[in-house]
Amino acid sequence: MKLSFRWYGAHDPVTLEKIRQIPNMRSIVTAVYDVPVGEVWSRESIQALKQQVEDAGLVFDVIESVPVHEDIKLGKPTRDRYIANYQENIRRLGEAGVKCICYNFMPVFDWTRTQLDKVLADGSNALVYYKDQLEKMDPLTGELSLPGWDSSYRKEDLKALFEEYSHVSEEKLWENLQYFLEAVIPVAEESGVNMAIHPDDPPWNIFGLPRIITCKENLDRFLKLVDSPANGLTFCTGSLGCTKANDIYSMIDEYSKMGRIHFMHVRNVKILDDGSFEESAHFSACGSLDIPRIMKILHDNGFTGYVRPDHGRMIWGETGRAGYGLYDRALGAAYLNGIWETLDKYAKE
Ligand code: DNO
Repeated sequence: MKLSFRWYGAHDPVTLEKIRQIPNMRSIVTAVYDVPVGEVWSRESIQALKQQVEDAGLVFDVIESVPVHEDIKLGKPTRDRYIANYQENIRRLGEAGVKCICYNFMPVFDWTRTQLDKVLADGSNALVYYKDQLEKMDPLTGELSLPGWDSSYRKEDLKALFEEYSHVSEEKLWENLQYFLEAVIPVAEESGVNMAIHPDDPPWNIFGLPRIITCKENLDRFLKLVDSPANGLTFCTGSLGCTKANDIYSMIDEYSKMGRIHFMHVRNVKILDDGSFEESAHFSACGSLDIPRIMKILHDNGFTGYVRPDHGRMIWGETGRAGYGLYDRALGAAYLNGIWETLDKYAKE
């Protein structure tokens, strides 16, 4: 595995200098943040990012995310311009040495939680998704805003977007995804870049919007849309694993054997009786997932892709971007390192 860590750029309170001090840290996962969704990233911005990362002694080879413009997901006539821009971004990132691009195809909203600061029994706080809270939320009227969401929408834009999506069924979304992939995967292949779609988080429809990257059947379908190694997955254990309906262990086994997992987001979640979930510390007993089992499957299959500890809780009084503080993610990295080193040294078959 290549250990990596997400960094939100020069304004991130978690600096590259701090990230570098996490043992075995290799790659920085980042993006150009000052360009509107759908536009081309300048070569200068990409170079500047690469330079900062390399000056800190780390490797610049993973992007999360190059966001997909809503017109592409909606299949509007204007999508071709945005797809051409996307292709150009892939080329430019490939030229700069990027090997993996993480993106998602979730309509309007990226990852969704109902509370960002739920105090857990140990006094830390974490992101949670409570079904009863979600039922009371209305993005069109409430003041809802989550760190993963594009904050540039005004309420009027959101209403218009929801109206447009009311004509997009799941099947239509599949068609639009296929159209996008058929255009970008050949460019990724030429550019030496692996595309790695992030699953929908949570993996079910929310607010009446369709979501399709949710389960084994749909991931199988996704991989066949364009059957190329460059058309791969970001396997996020917390997203796919927050429902017992997904057997993430057999999925990881199958997709890593196929060489289609390029990026692993490893984190733990505690699934509650009503299907709600709380994000928990990486250590297995803190949640519902068996993290050493996940790492063992990857290890057995000779996984050489990128792995990053995903969301952390806020601990030791840290404040900052929900899910993306330093301390708990660093503990997660150390835990993953410990498991991997043990597997490397003592579990060879
Ligand atoms: C959440 C992240 C996601 C991910 C995007 C990829 O913390 O894993 O926001 O970056 O879905 O496009």
